[in-house]
Parts: sequence; C-alpha cells; structure tokens
Amino acid sequence: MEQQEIIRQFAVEGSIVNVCEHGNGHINRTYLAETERNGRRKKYIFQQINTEIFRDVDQLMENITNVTSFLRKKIQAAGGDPERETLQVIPTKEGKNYFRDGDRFYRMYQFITDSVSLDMVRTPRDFYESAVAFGNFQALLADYPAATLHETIPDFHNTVKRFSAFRSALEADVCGRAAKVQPEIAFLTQREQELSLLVDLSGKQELPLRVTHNDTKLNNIMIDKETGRGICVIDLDTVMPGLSLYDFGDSIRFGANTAAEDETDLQKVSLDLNLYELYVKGYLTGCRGSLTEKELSLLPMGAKLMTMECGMRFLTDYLSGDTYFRIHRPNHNLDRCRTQFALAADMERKWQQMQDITEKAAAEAAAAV
Ligand code: ADP
Ligand code: GN1
Ligand code: MG
Repeated sequence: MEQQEIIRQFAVEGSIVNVCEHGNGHINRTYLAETERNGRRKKYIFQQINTEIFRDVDQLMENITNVTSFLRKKIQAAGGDPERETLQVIPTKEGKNYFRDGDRFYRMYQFITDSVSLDMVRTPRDFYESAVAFGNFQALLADYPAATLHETIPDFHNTVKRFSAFRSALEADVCGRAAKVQPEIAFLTQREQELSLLVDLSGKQELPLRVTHNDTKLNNIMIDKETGRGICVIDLDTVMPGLSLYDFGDSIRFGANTAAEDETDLQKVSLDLNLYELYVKGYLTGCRGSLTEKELSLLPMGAKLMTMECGMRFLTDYLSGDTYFRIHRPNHNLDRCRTQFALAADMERKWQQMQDITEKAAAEAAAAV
C-alpha cells in the first residue's frame, strides 16, 4: 500500500499535504505528516513500528494505549493539558490502535505542538527540566497496575543477559570484526563482575520494582518552546516494570555527556558534573521523595551501569552486523560504543565527586520534604 493511503486509514482531520522523515530515533521509522482542512493545518507523528524488535504489536500498543489513558486522567485531574502533556494515540477509522499492511505495522500520534526534542542539551536548564519530567512520569505511574503491563522486550536492562549476548556475538563473530575491537572487548570484560550489581540487588528484592520508562534519552522528551519545561514524555515502547536506576542512569549517559552519543573524537567525551548534579536534583524533585535510601545511594552506579550496558549493546550489534540499531554510516555502532566506554571511564575518574554530589542532593531533598 502507498504511504498516503496508509495514513488515510487513520482518523486524521483533513487531507494529507506533506509527509517527511522526522527525528533521530534509532528504532522506529518516524514521519511528520501534515494535513489540511478549510485552510487549517494539523500535524501528526506517523510511525512504522520496528517489528524485528517489537514482535507482539497488540501487546505493545495495548501498553501504550492503557498507559496514556491512565496519564490522561491524572493530568486532567491536576488541571494540566492532556493534549500536550501525554502522547495521544490516533486510532484507525476502524477504531484500532495500529494499522497493519501485510507484514508492516503503523501507528499515529497527535504531534506535540510548539515543543522541541533535543539530541544534546542547549542549556543546563533543559536537562534539569527533563529530569523533573522523567521523575514526574515515574511518580504519576507509581500506582499504575504494573502486573497488567506486557514486557515488550524481556530482560531489557538485564546486564547479565546482555553480557551473555555480547559473548555469543563475539564467539560467532559473523562479520569478522572482533579483531578490530580488542580494546573495547578488554574494557568490557574487565568490568564483568560489576555488571551484575543491580540485577543481583533486584533479585534479592533490595531495590523496588517500579513502572519505569526504560529509555529516558533527552530526545524522548518534548520541551515546551515557550516555557522551556519538559512537558511530555514520549517513546513509550519500553514502559515496563524496572528500576528507577535504569531511568536515572540512561538519562545521565545520554544527556550529561559533553559529546554526542556518536562523536568520533573521544577527547570531547566526558561526564559534565554540573549537569549530573542538576539531573539528580531535578529527578529527586520529580520523584517527590519516593526513592529509597538504597536507590539514592546507587544513583552513580545506575549512571555507570546504564552507560556500560549501552556501550555493550552497541558493541554486540557491531559484532552482529548492525541488525538492531539504525545506523547512518559504516562503523556507526562502533563509534557509539566507544563514546559510551569513554564516558564510563570518565565516571570512574569522577566517582568520588559523583558520590558526594548525590549524597548532598539527597540530604537537601530530604530536608526540604
Ligand atoms: P524511536 O523509538 O525510534 O526513538 P520515537 O518515538 O522516540 O522513536 O520518535 C522519534 C522522534 O520523533 C522523537 O525523538 C521526537 O523528536 C519525535 N516525536 C515522536 N513522537 C512525537 C510527538 N508525539 N510529537 C512530536 N514529536 C515527536
Ligand atoms: C534506542 O528508540 P531510541 O532511539 O529512543 C534504544 C535504547 C538505547 C538507545 C541508544 C527500544 O532508543 O534502549 O539506549 O537507542 N531503544 C530500544 O541511543 O532498544
Ligand atoms: Mg526515541
């Protein structure tokens, strides 16, 4: 089916006037679709769902529909604007939450108007606001019935299983690339022990399982152009039970890096401690005092392990022939892996400072309650 015909299957207003690729996500194919009726234009986000990764689209979309309906009610009750503060699924004309064309699956969202998503922080405030928004997202979902959520990607942040997957990819070495990445392999294997820390604590119920986002990149939040506030958390494909440390850590690894995730000049990669501190403060504000002592003390570890995990996933994908993350140039996944490991190494150098900042911010937040 032709793209415009697929878009017309959804309950959009008016006729389609423009469709173009949009955003910098690594997983789905995202388009901005514009329609017009009586001279009035409307924007939508139209996505082809990556079904190599999300194999059960019914479950995926059920999660998203239910989570967004839940958020909508809470936002309404708090006097917010649900049109802009949560994703809104546009159904098909037949009332379904996705459309299937052969083996391709599509969905449509309301476009969050007058907002931007950032691939790097512009000003420290952007990062602080994103932290408040991700913390708030978790707080809003604190009483969501977690057992009703489908696990869209099982063991998504299980660093032990991720390490096994890396080992398998290394042994198979299907593209003959292992020889080229010996330093990266060494960096990772030297840290194998530490990788299981959060998984072990979670298994012993020493860390609470919460409903988390699990993919808290800065570009998964829409920032209001006028107020600068983080208004809407998007990319809800991986909302599942998880650890707060995953959400915290993933934000740090992406947003508190002084360089882009795929920077090739590793000299530019470092952890910005000022941004780290702002994020801790913003996240604690958004979470409204819900984090346990143990969670608070492990925030630096969350940052480091999410950075290691992401580097490991990029390395695994590089060894496997780039089948998971969308790449835009040769060696893209290797470049991404190297920034993550360089960032983790910088965190090791700044470990004491990360701990001190966290402790101080946690004490201040506790005193403010
Ligand atoms: P992926 O899973 O591939 O990362 P996303 O759902 O994050 O896909 O979408 C990719 C990008 O598209 C986002 O980073 C954001 O810039 C933009 N985007 C997604 N949904 C919306 C929306 N509802 N309104 C405005 N922009 C959006
Ligand atoms: C992917 O979908 P996107 O681009 O927001 C990935 C994350 C990684 C991230 C690395 C479902 O996020 O887990 O941390 O790339 N999402 C999925 O940039 O695997
Ligand atoms: Mg995304």
